[in-house]
Amino acid sequence: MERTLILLKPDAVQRALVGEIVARFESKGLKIVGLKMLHVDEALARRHYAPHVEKPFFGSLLRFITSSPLVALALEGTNAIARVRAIVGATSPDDAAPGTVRGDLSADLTLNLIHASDAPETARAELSLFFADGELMDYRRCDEAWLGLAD
Ligand code: FUP
Repeated sequence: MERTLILLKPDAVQRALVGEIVARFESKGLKIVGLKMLHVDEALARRHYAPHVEKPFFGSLLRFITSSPLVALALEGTNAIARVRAIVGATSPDDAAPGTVRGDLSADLTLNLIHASDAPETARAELSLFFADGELMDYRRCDEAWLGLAD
């Protein structure tokens, strides 16, 4: 079991694509263990995108991610990090395959709808930036008789 952080970026919210994108993850069997909407401030954006601080596009990335509210999502499942990234598709709209979220819905390198963690260490670090301890759900603590309804 893995957990991973997904951000449905400001363009996904503005274009009313949150439901469609979340549905793709749920249909694949990934479980939502955290979900919140927030307007990211510059401090959080800088921490989240710290690995890109030297890149020429860092400034525009920061402006975009702080421009309006986004949806942060924590998903859990077997091999969740790779499965989510397969659903998301390649970074560039020219490389993102049809059938992926970016391949189907995005035509811009910066306004590319989604962030998804790329490795277990980054997933842990990114989840802790967006969700406090105790905010993520633990289905092992649920009443199994009713939990079956969610399968
Ligand atoms: P990804 O893991 O697919 O989200 O992409 P990267 O970690 O490589 O890049 C982080 C973000 O930087 C991407 F969402 C898009 C943005 N980006 C640009 O805006 N311009 C570039 O030239 C490359 C990436």
